[in-house]
Amino acid sequence: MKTALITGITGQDGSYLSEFLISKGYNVVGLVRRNSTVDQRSRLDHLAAPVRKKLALEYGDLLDIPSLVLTLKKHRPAEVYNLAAQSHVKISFDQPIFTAQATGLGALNLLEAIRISDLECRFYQASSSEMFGKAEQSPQNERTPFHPRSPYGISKVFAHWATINYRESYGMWNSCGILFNHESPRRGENFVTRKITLQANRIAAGLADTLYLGNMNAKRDWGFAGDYVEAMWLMLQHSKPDDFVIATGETHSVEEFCKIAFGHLGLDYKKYVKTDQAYMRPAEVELLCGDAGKARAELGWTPKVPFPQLVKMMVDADKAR
Ligand code: NAP
Ligand code: F7E
Repeated sequence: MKTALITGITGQDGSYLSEFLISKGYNVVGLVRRNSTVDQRSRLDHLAAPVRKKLALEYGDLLDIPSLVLTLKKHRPAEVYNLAAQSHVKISFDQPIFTAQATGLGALNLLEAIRISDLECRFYQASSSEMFGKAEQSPQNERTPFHPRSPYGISKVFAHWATINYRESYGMWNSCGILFNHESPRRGENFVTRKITLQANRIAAGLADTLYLGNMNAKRDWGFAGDYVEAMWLMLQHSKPDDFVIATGETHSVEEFCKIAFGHLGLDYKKYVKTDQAYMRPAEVELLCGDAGKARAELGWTPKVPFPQLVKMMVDADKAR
């Protein structure tokens, strides 16, 4: 029975990946930060007994190398998925140093902890389409040059190259998944998709009358998080460590997302959505669209949930809540 360590287990992807690995028979170990409440574990609540014995949580932090070494030595995982990060792009402008520490240096800390522990494991780094930023070509693939546009993007570029450097320097089995935006009913409430589906439901229920957004013209390649965690696992089952773009190949604007979400509730978004400068970014990534041809050819991975179905799934889940 294989053991997998997931950092960032309390996040959106961590919860889907835990479920997926447990369904494959893995023992899952998750690194959790100490918090003044246990609320941050709510995405894992449904994994309580009987699967609970397949899931162990250890206190730790990517900024605290001893906690990483102790967890690695205790559980000797065969696979390590580094999903932990300060992952909000707009907030990375407010906290650039912390973002660089957690999202950039944090990955290097974990790579060093693995090296120091003499652990032979397969390592997954959660790289991001935000590394492409102001992209020179569309769609973006594994050979597209990076031009990050935020402290988050530059931190992910650092972590990405650190992961590749440890593969080339020490022969470590490291793979990077360059994932484009992926969403779900478990998406954090201050990312644009979830912000829209939550507020559209409040408006439909008569509890609110306006949704304030920033740049509605921004376009993203949005997929379903449940599909994307399978790609992470497939990368670590591949015959060799490598880097892969994971995306749908379709791009849609924030405005299109609003149209479908409000429309699904019988509302015309134009009556309710207003722009507010407070949600604009100092530098914006206007357009992202990924080419996942390499993952399709080498891993056999394809996305299953199309865009309109994703939007409706998120609206329905918030309505039920
Ligand atoms: P998320 O919901 O924001 O979760 C982030 C996780 O990282 C949380 O569990 C958080 O713990 C943890 N974390 C933050 N700082 C930490 C630290 N210093 N030490 C240990 N844990 C820490 O993110 P997500 O959407 O699941 O994304 C997962 C990963 O993929 C992230 O690295 C993200 O940058 C990357 N990514 C995401 C997307 C996307 O569209 N979702 C696309 C490309 C790449 P708390 O619960 O304690 O805050
Ligand atoms: O913004 C625009 C905003 O915050 C999407 C992270 O998971 O994916 C995510 O980063 C777009 C941007 O995600 C609002 O300006 C308009 O153009 O949902 P988001 P993101 O910045 O694309 C990448 C791949 C990651 O790696 C990240 O970790 O929507 N937008 N109005 C808004 N965005 C937000 N959050 N709030 C607004 O009111």
